[in-house]
Amino acid sequence: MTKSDAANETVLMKLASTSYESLLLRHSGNPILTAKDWPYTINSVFNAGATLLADGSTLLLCRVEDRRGLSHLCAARSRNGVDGWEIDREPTLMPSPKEYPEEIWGVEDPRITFVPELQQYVVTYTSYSRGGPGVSLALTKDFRSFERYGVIMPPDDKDSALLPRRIDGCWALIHRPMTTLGAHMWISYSPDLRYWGRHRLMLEARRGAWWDANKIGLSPPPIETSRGWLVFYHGVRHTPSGCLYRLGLALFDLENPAKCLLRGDSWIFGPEADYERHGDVNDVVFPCGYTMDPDGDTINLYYGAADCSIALARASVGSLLTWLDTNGCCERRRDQDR
Ligand code: BMA
Repeated sequence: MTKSDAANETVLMKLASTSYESLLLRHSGNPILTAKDWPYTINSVFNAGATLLADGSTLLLCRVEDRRGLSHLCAARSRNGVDGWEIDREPTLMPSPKEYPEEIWGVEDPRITFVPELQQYVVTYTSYSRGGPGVSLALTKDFRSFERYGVIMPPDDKDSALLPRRIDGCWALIHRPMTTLGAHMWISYSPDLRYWGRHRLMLEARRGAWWDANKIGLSPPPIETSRGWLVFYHGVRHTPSGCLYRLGLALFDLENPAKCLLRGDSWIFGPEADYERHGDVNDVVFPCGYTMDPDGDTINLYYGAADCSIALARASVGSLLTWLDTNGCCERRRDQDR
């Protein structure tokens, strides 16, 4: 047996003995929010940003698609993050194409970062312009009024979130521009949240038959741990019957988040339940937000299911890191894959 055959065999053994069931546990009440819960007529609700408010309650900023097919954002609040949702009676953040022409076809997929230095929440979202999707940013203290900065990354770009603190004096934004090289995750820096530069490739989609070949994107904002920024990302597999959206895991250096420390080979969560497999877009799990429990370890991951509803899965950060230690690989060892 050659050295590389032996390495392959080790990888196969590892894959065969890995249990994925326990990493992310679906809530038994899933889906936790659907169009039926809405106080006004909509087509669907999915892909929500999430955060904890000062009083400990959970806020979801949901992507709501109306019956024209255009999306706006609407806030839902709950004491326990599971049920008893109080949903704004009207849209919370509507597209304003007069002032922000890039929002002509709606606003989508928000990610929320609470920034202690600003004592505000920074929401980054997709603005759907005539030129394609771009990244827009708005600040808010209460999810009732917003200070809009407009488009900060021109099309074609999406799947963005801000890190909660400056890195080397600059704000850091993860996003997913489409380039001729493919759809990869990039990180860019700014002194003031308006002007962005120092763009760096952060994580590449793989190629060929991989589950995350050709197109990946950040899912919720990164989770800061003592070991690094823990990142859920989605990988898109194109198949003859449509796209399959699944979730993978990677870890990045705390002070240089462009540097990937570990990346898992296999996906850790994919469409299995009926509400994930069937909807307006089949076979999609798409988290845009999480909240952390007071134990500092349990995360509540809120994800859009099949572009139709919002579902919840729970995970332990410690277990995710342990899984990465066992199943992750340092990116530098991957050069043969590229
Ligand atoms: C992506 C985004 C998501 C959507 C997913 C599946 O490109 O637009 O909003 O959930 O496709 O349709």
